[in-house]
Amino acid sequence: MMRKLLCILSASAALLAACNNEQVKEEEQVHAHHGTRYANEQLTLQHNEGIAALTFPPVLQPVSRNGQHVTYALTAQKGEMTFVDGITTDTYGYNGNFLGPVLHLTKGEHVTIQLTNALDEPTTFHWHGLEVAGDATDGGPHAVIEPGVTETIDFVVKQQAATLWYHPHPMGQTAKQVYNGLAGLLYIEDDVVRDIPSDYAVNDFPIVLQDRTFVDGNIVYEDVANTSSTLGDTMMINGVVEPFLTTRNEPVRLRLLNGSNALTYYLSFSNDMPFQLLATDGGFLNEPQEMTKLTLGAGERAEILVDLTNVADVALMHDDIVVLPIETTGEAVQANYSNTLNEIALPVDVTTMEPTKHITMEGMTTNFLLNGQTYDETRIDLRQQRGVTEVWEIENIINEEGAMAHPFHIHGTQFHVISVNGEAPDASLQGLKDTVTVQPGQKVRIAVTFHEVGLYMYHCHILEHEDVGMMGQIEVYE
Ligand SMILES: [Cu+2]
Repeated sequence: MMRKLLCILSASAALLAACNNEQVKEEEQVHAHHGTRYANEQLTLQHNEGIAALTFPPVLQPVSRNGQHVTYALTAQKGEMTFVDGITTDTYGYNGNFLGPVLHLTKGEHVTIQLTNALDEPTTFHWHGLEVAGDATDGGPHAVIEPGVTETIDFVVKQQAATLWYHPHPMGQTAKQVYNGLAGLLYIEDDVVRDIPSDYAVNDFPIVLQDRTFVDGNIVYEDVANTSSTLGDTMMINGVVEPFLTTRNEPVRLRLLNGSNALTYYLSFSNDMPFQLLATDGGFLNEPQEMTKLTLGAGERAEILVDLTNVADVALMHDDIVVLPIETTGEAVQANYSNTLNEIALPVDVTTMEPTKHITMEGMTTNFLLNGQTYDETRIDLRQQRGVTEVWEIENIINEEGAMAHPFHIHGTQFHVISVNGEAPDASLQGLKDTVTVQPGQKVRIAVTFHEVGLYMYHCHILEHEDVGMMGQIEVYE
């Protein structure tokens, strides 16, 4: 049904070819509108044909609440799922079979989380984008929880409203554990009144984008793993294989998370309609920014407002590949939303500051390196004082192997992008970020301030690169 609909809808040559069951030529997929696309970023993803209704993760209920002190419990556990062809496959999940519930925190809350590892292997619980101490709280590779063990972390939410996420971070095992199902969303709300859609799963939809390749109906990371980038041929959203979204004719908010191991999504809509970017990794932009295309590297988030008031059916696309068919239904709901979302400003006059930290990223098929090195847990690579803003320059080097886009992530902080190749960043990089996709040959300058102390990781968020050591450590001191 959805497939037929999309075939009628789409003017995309590649999509029509697929509708006619013709092979989409690789050359067409590796087309050039993002500049050079390097060999191992070739798309293997197939169209999402819209075979099941999209579902949404449950919101995690607290174990207890005592005024501003709230306690949650999360368990990393083994599970089973039936994704394709009625075949049951082994999976991992948090408090369930696959993926995890939405953890909904509010600025100012004192949060305790009981973390239980019910897997047969060590894991950690990392809060991607959360500004917490760089000790066991952050959940980096030093914060291992052994099988059968429960640890407790404790922190106060000090940052503004944002869509963050959580996932494991054990050295060398992150890619497999995330692929098998360990990932969940972490929403932070604050008391700023913003006139935007905010009814969970009604007009404010969590959209966790992941690609998978099923091996005889099973998720078997070892069989599909590619050290360079593990890419899938099948679209999965919120743990549903090839879903479609049904919504009313109204403006809707999509909270997009790139939860894929490696794929960089180049998102747009099948009718090329504009949408409003509301928020990036660390929170809201000052004002919505209109755009028609959005790049989302592994680990990055974007909240977008899509006006479906007068749109019959449409699809979210990655290049010419259907990622999510959307069908609208019912009466049009007129809604107008305000233009003021936030008041963020650069912390100091960083535009004239010279970089004090330089990081090179390189690697396309092997030898994934930061500053020519792989991770060493006994080596502190960088130091920075808490509360002091420094400019970091991140460069993606093209070496004799070639190059590919690498999403650069820093734990425990939200940074500002100052420039890309010396130019002011485009609209998609004007909000707070914890991960920035650096394209081959690019130099990106960012203003970094830590608000807590401890030992934090910075790394490429292509999980296969992270696992082989494309990661460093920064000590933040008082
Ligand atoms: Cu990388």
